[in-house]
Amino acid sequence: MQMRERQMQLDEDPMNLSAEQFKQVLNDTLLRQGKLPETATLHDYYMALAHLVHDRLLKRWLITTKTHATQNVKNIAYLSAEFLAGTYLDNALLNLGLEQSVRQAMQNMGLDLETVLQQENELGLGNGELGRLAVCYLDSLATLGIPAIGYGIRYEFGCFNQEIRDGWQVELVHKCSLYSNPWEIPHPEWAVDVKFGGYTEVYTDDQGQYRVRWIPEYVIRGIPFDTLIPGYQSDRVNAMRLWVAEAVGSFDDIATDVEGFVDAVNAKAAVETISKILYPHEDRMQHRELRLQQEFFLVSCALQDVIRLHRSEGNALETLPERFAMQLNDTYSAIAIVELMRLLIDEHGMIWEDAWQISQSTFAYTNHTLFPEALEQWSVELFSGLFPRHLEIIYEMNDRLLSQVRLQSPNEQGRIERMSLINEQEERSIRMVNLACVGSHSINGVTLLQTEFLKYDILKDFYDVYPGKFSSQTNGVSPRRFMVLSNPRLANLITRKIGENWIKNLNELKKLEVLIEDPEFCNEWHQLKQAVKQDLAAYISEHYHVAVDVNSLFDVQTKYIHEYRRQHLNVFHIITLYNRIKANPDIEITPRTFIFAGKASPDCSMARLVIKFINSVADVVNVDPDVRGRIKVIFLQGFNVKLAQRIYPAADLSEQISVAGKEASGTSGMKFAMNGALTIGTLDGANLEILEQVGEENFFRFGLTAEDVYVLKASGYNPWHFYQNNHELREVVDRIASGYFANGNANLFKPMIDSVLGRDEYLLLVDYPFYIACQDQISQIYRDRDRWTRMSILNVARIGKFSSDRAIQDYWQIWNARSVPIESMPPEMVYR
Ligand code: 26M
Repeated sequence: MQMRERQMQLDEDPMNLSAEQFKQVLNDTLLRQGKLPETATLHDYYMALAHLVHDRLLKRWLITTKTHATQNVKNIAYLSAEFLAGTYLDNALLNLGLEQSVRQAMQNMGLDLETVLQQENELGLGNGELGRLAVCYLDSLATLGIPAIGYGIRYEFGCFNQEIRDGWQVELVHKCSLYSNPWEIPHPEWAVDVKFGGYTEVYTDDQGQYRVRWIPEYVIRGIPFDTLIPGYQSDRVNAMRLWVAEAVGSFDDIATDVEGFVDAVNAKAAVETISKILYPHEDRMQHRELRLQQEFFLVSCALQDVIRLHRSEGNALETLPERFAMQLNDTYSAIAIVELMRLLIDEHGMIWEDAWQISQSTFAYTNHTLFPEALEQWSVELFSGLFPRHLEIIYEMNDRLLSQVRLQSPNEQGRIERMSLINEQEERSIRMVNLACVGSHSINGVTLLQTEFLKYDILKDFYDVYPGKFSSQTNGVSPRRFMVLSNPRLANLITRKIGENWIKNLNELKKLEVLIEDPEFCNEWHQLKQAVKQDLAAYISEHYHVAVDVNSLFDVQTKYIHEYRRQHLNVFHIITLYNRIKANPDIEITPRTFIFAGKASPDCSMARLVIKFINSVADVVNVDPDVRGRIKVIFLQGFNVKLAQRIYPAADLSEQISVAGKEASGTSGMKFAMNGALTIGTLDGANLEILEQVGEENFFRFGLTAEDVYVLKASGYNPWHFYQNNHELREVVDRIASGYFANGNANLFKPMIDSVLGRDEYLLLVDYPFYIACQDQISQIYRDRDRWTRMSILNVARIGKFSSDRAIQDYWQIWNARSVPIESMPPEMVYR
């Protein structure tokens, strides 16, 4: 207890230094930038502060690892192709409890902490929600005191930077990594070799056992870079361990002549492309050899590292599942199952049955999609060229699987064909999702609805055979990142009213419920929202030179752009309002500011066209004198975590309008609701569960259910009929088709119009009247300020379920994990 108190006391003090000492230390650290205070830029100060804080993290990390050495801890290895971290310095200051004191100390030096924090650029090692979820989970694991490592790839170029030029998305290379990153530590001493290509051969070992050996064509070295992950008010620091590919062999023994050198350098560069770029989400992924190499590189590095760690503590491989749980974040890392089998059997001499037992008990698999086409399959031809030994193991796994299925379900040839790890149609290919299901002891979806789809549709055969493996683990997001760091005004108000425990136990927000009866509090809540909206308005005015009215309803949709998410349905609503104004300029409407942000997959032409569509409508609506500023449309370019943090707090309305049955979860809805936005949403993904929590009366639900969608599609759907029978819809479609938003060019948006009038796969035209009716109702309610404010407060008060802490606690059952107390920092390790 005494130690604990001392610890807290030290944490409250910026590195246990007086203001004068802090200044001295920070200025000394500037030397690492080669600068003196008089020449230092804000970025130099950012770097200096980052180094200072990082040193502090390193000490905690050392104590954390020391604890592991003395206790039998169970570690979670979270394997993910993406980790979308956002900025580190703000997060580290908050989690270490140093924010206030450092702010003060900086102020004493004449520096504004916020301005210094803004210097940090994020790495962008993820495309969107999947990668962001991984980082929220790392945050919660550390906060809850669970030993964990996030394994991924240290891409040199993360997700592209998006710029909008002439309304179109332009992709720019994200160059952030060119500058030194104070948050990562290279560990060449833990490098591993990853094999590719070649052939296999059979031999008999010393004990007379029949064995197989893989003779690779080439080897690539993986170098780990650690980034430390502190928990909130927790003594634990975990690591995110990202791997960089490095050439070995030819480059080490180059010829001395210049040409030989140049050839060797080129060869080295070619090999090292493995960790160069993060692929965007796209449907042609399966054909990309480099992507398959990346996936294997990641899992092989991770598994070799896990085995090293396990054995370094003197453990036998047989006990691996007792010490490590490995979570596969989507199907991308499913090849890990085969690689672990190979390592155990070929490199560690284990028999098949034992290896299978270990492997299955170690792996758990999360599925994040409802799109059958997004479930990876790799052609056998491509696969056998890169991983000849793995293909043999897959065949063996498949023989065993199919004989078991035949025994259980004789006479069900269809089931056998569907469950086979090999798709025998046309181009023979390997079904990675089947592999993930068979090779892990747990399969989970990310919401209740998606899990039902997995059980009764997409993975039905596996559910029939292994019902006990399936569970739903509803996604959650970090309240540290998406409330405290994004919206300090709101966080302070809440803390002032109910204390600060909610930050670690989000269900405590329930205590806010009674405050809806307190007019003063409601007024404060409203004023606060206005102030936060003003912050965003100032940003928009500065960067886009568009004036927005903070009294208008901020109606926001931010997420990866895709047809099924129906950003264009949102625009149809905007055009409906515009048409009403054009027909009657004096019509009374509730002023709205429509805000969009999100990237489109570079190869998805329709998503790119939707971005152009939003911007084209903005160009017309924003300047039309009849509109008189009552509607504004803004597309904020370059959506990333930093920008997201500005947007969520300012939203009044959160658009979650995917066609039911397509969005596995959606996590932006959680982030918006946590910041007091109300949701307009379909009964899809996480919306169902948000609605259940906040109550039907505090959620604007509209549109078809997943079941309705199924029935409608089965009965034959004719979009034309819906177009003809709704005059507002007809006017919207006709205005777009006429080229009105494209300077008279009727061809520009033709593909979009053809899509909705032709097949309308995502049922825009069916949901349109429901959506408009719901929006009209929202416009009415927004005018009743008190009612809206009470609904907003209730949304926040009831959002506790969607904390990533709750999600991680639910995953505990899968992992059989526990919290491990960390020793306090010994006084001699405190910064002096
Ligand atoms: C879909 C259609 C066409 C082409 C590609 C896709 C597709 C590609 C990748 C769909 C999903 C893909 O990856 C999985 C993924 O990112 N899923 C997202 O995971 C989030 C975290 O669980 C969820 O919140 C999102 O709903 C889900 O889309």
